[in-house]
Amino acid sequence: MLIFDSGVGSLSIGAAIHEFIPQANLLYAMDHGGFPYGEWQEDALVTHICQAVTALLQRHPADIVVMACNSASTAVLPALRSVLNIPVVGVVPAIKPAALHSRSGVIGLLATPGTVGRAYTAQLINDFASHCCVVPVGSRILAPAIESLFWNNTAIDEVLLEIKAALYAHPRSAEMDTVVLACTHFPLIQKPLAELMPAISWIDSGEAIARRVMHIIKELNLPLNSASKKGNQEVLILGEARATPMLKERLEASNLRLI
Ligand code: DGN
Repeated sequence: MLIFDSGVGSLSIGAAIHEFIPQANLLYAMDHGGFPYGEWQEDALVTHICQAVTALLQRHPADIVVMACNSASTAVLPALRSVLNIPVVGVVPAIKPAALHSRSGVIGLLATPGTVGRAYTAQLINDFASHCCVVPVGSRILAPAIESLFWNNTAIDEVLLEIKAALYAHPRSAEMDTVVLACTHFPLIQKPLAELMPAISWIDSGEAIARRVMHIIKELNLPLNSASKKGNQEVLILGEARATPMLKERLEASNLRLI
């Protein structure tokens, strides 16, 4: 199974899939050369991802693609499905579960500028959260800060304070009880976010994606390793960059093998 993102966001979705389906072989692709997807024009992003995924699958065949990126999935899914002949699971903002979870009806939407601005996201809000007040924060700095944290152990404290200020800048922010982590990088720092904003419930898409993948595996009768065996977890970095010692250490700590 190919788990594709612009960077370490693939790790949050892959971890959820690995926890739910430990026997599955996972290839995590980090398109470091294309990062950050949240800043790309939609058309260019669609073309880039269709080409990158198609080329990757020729070298590393897979039976399912998980587009582990909200900025990409909210733009590329129809085009990607039309060029591939295997199932494509998209990761899109978990607005529906957040709207169901919130008691106050005020929910934050923390994502990249791309995801916040997409018609797809507006449609999700319209379909599932029209009764809610949605506070959108499209951050340019948070995904790059998390990428630097994983590659170089760069501190993110000041960035987190900026995120808190942005979430609380809305007139109804005091009522906000739920925030959607609508970028796959963000669950990787849920702990410090929760320490900074303890009153908030943080909702991401990881578990729902893992269940969806399991459903497809069963429906299509796709092969899995024997139930007793753990699947391989391999990581491929696309682009010129080579993994830093810090990134290697983090991958090894999660039993991920760089190839
Ligand atoms: N992880 C990606 C997402 O879920 O939107 C975005 C990261 C990026 O490329 N900026």
